Amino acid sequence: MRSSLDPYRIREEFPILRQKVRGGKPLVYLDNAATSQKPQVVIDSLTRFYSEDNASVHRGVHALSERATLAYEEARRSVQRFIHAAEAREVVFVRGCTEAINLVAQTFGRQRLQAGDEILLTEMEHHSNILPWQMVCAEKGARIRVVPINGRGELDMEAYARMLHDRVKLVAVTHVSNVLGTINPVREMIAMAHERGIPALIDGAQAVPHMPVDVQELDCDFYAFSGHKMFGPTGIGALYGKAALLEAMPPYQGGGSMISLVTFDRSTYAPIPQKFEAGTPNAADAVGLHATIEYLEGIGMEAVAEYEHELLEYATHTLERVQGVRLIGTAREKASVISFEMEGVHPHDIGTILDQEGVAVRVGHHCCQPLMSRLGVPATVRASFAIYNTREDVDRLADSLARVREVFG
Ligand code: C6P
Repeated sequence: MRSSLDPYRIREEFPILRQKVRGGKPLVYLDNAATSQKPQVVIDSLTRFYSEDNASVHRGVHALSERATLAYEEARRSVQRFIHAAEAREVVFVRGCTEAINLVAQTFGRQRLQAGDEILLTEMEHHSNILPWQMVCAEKGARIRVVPINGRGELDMEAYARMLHDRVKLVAVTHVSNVLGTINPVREMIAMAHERGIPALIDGAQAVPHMPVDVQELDCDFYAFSGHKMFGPTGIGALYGKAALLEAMPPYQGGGSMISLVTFDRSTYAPIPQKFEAGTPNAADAVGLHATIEYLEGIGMEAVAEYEHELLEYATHTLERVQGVRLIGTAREKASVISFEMEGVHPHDIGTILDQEGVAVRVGHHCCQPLMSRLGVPATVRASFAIYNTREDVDRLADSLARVREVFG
């Protein structure tokens, strides 16, 4: 049975997708894991905010500031609803997933880590979920340990169980791999960590745009994601943290908005989440994120996941039949990301020829250099799908790969 979601109707709502590129080729946008395109309602919400409500939030007494503040806090409540957080104050607005993880590393990490402690990551982590931990570990004399993956790109759960011991102070794992597409069993991993009293942070950058996420059901301690990968504006994202943890953490940055009382000798801080939102907040993009969330709620995240799963299956079967293509990442549970290489052709050459055909993919290490080393490849070609992609897009990709074969023999 085909999913109820109509990608052709959805495409109409994304003006950027109507264009032709490279000498009149209709654009096939398959770089959604890097960033997704924006529906008109989201673009309109930004225009409306700047045309009607723009003001500094939490500060002014005037009408515009009041409206902007209401809109900003309403946006926070929409994020709370979308990820099923228990309270709105558990949602901290940040620039994106990277900043969210850095925030936890620089606050929670610095506060809790001591020499000899360990942080558990996995072989498939994005640099954003490696570097922040490396930095704090270097400062504290702690170390990173890495859960291995198997040949399909799935985590070795037996190794994970063995590695969870008393020195581990945090598990930080991606919900969905941006290279392999693997959906990790994070609920089970969190439960296993909690059995030993170890908190868990989930990097949700590639999950939130593609499936329903319920942070209470997952019981994660922290969950990080970006707006721009879920059809929202760039420069806004959210960190979810359990209230008790956020309350116990020191502030991340100092400045306006995050204080209660300031003297030159010492200061006291605002309650969460303001404690972590120093400076003038990015209210416009928060409002844009709210519009995005309403847009996705209108479609339904179950329908999104179902449709993308069908498209992934179609794309997998189609690409498997293209001569010389080897898929990288064949986990049993996958989101709509397909990495591959082509015998005898460098990924960058593939990307260039696909671009000439109007097909936008990403080539490179995808900010996962340790994973590339593990896979023994310098780079992959990656096609990543969203709700506006169709089977025709997949066919255009396959036809363009056939063209690559013609060029390289
Ligand atoms: N991955 C990709 O093309 P930011 O840049 O903060 O919005 O997201 C960082 C990030 C964190 N975790 C995962 C799993 C990610 O995939 C990303 C961003 C992009 O795959 C850019 S490298």
